[in-house]
Amino acid sequence: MAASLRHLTWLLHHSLFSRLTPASARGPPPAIAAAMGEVVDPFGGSSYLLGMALRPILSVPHPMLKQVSTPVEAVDDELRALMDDMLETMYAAPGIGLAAVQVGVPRRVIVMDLAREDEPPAPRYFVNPEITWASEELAIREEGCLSVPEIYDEVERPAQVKLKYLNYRGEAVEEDAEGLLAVCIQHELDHLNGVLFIDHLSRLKRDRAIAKVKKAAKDAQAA
Ligand code: K1U
Ligand code: ZN
Repeated sequence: MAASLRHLTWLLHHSLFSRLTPASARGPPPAIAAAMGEVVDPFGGSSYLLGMALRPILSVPHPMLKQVSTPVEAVDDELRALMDDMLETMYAAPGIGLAAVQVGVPRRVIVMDLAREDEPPAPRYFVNPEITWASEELAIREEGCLSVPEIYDEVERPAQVKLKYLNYRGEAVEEDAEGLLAVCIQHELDHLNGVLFIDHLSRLKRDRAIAKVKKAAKDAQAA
């Protein structure tokens, strides 16, 4: 049985090398890292123990990232295989969330893991997620996006939300979210509706971000 990259890394860190290894050099900005301490995982998944494949992540300005994703009809083995691949892709990136459309599959599916580096993996799966209530209170948090690499900026969103979704087993779940979970689920739901976090920024910042990602992609191709 193959373990995921993140699971193996976690085991390694917490056996021989935990005292020698510095905090991840590719970790999130401090604001996101601090927020990752607030999360409790109510649904311990198991897919990270199964065979999975990495999928390429689309970057801006790919047109599919503007597409509205379609609802999933059934949580079956084919969908679970997609979610397994998405989770592995997210861990490898590395990131804390991923929407199916970011790997070129415009279906309403999200994976997430908000566990800290010193905690065991806590994979989570959201199929057909919907926000059923959002607080009037707003919160500003720094966000990043695997489809807009190396760009981080502050976004204002409702501080608390209630959501409903189907989990990995296809069971209906209702949940309250605040802190990083609220931020991440709203960011990922935006993806399902063809919206990127940079769409919440000024036009100038958005255009600069896209230009920077395009240049980095061009430079990487030339190298
Ligand atoms: O949807 C995505 O593109 C993933 C994105 C999720 C997200 C991050 C921050 C706020 C809202 C949503 C990311 O995972 S960006 C990368 C990141 O945050 C991270 C990178 C390394 C370690 C831990 C986190
Ligand atoms: Zn994103």
